[in-house]
Amino acid sequence: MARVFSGIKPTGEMQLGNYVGAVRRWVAQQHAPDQVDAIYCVVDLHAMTVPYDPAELTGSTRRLATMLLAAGIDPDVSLLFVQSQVSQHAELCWILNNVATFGELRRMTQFKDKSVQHSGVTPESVTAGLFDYPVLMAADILLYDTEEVPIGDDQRQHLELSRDLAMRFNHRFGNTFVVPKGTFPTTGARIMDLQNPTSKMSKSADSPLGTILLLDDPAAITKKIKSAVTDSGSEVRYDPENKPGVSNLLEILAAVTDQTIPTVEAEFSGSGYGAFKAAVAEAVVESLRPVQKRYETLAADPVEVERILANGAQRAEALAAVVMQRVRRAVGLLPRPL
Ligand code: AQP
Repeated sequence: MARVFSGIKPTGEMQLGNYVGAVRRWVAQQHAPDQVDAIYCVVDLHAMTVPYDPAELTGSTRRLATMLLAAGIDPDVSLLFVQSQVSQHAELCWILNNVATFGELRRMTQFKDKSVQHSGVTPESVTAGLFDYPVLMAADILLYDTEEVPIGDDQRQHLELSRDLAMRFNHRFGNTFVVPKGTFPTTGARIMDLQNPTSKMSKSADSPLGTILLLDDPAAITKKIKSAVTDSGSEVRYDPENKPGVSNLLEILAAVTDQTIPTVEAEFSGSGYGAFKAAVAEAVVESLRPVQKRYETLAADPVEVERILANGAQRAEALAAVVMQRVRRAVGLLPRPL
């Protein structure tokens, strides 16, 4: 069984892009015939790299873990845990910091974007943590001998860096890490902001109308989709360059109804934008309805969610300890006393 690892940051509430670009695939993979050995993680240490409120981080971490369970992550099949509860993530990050170079980290586009996105942050006051984010991500992945990383398109560059670091480490210190590969969805790999369809939809974007949250009620979802920016003309056609707004809605519709883009495009080729948007809104509302219902039930039992996370952390720690002994030996650190 292929070992799969992926993570999600508790920087806010889960949004539709996270769901269709990543989480829905994690859920599907659990019951696929070529079943995988999957590990999913709420990466709270990553959420600390931009300005944040401690109480909000605690709440978002719990809500995101609850949402993953509501979305269908089955803790009896997959391993689900919170990153900071397994200390080896930070430990391996430090070791990999001595393999990664300043030059390659400086080229990461997400660092460039995020270092200007947050109010009050200037190039001088950006944290070292934000700069180091991709190294921590590499540590998350390499710590579990991961073979496959199911992620959205926005994380492609970070995944490439994880591969480079694994190969460089193996070359310098001997064969220690499995070199992982990214897997990307065919539809929904990059869901765009509804108000600004040339930027990706994000949890922490300053555009509440542009982002569909998984817990948005049907009226809010419908309002956001009906007020989505479309393009001049009236034709429903997939053309991301010239019609980014309509193409994004086609992408969303195809993803949530499990159809291909040409199929949904053909279905609406003669329709106006109004009817098309109403259909997209309805499809999104229906696909999120069961998730929202399960969330309500799970959120009413926080003790059970804590129990699942504690169990996950214990199992993850046992796997991570084995890899860390290998790493410590390779780089010349004394073994950790038992
Ligand atoms: N718009 C998107 N379309 C498709 N996939 C997406 N993902 C995120 N946004 C989209 C995928 O969701 C997974 C978890 O992402 P993350 O929370 O770890 O980090 P992110 O990519 O930075 O997500 P956000 O929502 O944009 O968070 P903020 O606003 O805090 O930066 C990843 O697999 C990602 O590819």
